[in-house]
Amino acid sequence: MNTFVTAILSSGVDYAYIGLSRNLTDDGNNWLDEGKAGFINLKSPKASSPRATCGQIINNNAKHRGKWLYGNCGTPRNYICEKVFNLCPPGWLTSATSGTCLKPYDAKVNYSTARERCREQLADLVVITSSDMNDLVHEQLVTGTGETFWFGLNDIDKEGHFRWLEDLSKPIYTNWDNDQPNTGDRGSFEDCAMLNYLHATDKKWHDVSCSAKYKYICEKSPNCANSIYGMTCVYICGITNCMNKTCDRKSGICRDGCEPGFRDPRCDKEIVVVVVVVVVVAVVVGVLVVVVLIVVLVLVVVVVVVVVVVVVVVVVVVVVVVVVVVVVVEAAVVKI
Ligand SMILES: [Ca+2]
Ligand SMILES: [Ca+2]
Repeated sequence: MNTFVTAILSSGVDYAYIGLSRNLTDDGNNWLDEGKAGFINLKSPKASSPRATCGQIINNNAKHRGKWLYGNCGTPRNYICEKVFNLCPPGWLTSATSGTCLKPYDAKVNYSTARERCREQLADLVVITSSDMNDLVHEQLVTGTGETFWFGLNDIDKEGHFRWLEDLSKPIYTNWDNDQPNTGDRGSFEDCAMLNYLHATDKKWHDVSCSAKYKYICEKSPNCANSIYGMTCVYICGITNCMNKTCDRKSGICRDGCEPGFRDPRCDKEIVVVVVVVVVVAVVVGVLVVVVLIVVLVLVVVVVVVVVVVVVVVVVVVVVVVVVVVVVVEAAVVKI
């Protein structure tokens, strides 16, 4: 996003106001309507003066282009506006948390039917990967309905391994109720997750048999153009070097892989890093192999030398013994 904002500024702009403000009480960085800023890109962590509370992005400075600073709010500057488009179809809730469109359905069906019905809408069951998303789904779609809803979490493929639909990685965020999900025989029977179960505590999740029938919530991506993604359709796949400039409209993950020289999943990392790591590992392994070979060779030489010495000593001893015996026998014969 920061790269995008910098890219759209014309070269004549030195600084432009952005929606960032400094909290004088704790020196915190805040977005206008969203509170504490997660991503920070300040040129310097400290503001130059106590009155400098309005965030600006630097443009016409090669070294600091794209960095932010705080200035006096009375200083005339260029500015960048952001407009939130409602790109979700009619009847779908735009989720500011996930950048997706959500819709609850009233029909009570089993889990697999709920997924099929969502897919007919080019959607799938809603995936809840943060407490903010869980709050939004409950507060805007679930709480107060008195109904239970399917969502996109299950352990159908492998008992005890709950996963988000097609995502095979272990969920980072979960919000199971006490003693949920069930294990043992009951766990084997209960493989699908649901929201707002009758006996659930606040916003907690339960697992249950997938053949039970509940309402369901579908989730789909907004209607961005092919090379664009995100709720407001301002993220461009091309910036992240996606092949054919196509990416998942929700996650930004490149659908056709990366352009040469870049890595998955968003193709924003150059592959040269991997090459360097591979080369370093290969060199280290090569050196270790050479050292081992030298040690083995030295051991073989030592063993051969020891064997030769032993053989020589044995031969010498045998010869000496034979000579002594011959001399003694000859002396005895002479005496007789
Ligand atoms: Ca289970
Ligand atoms: Ca359960």
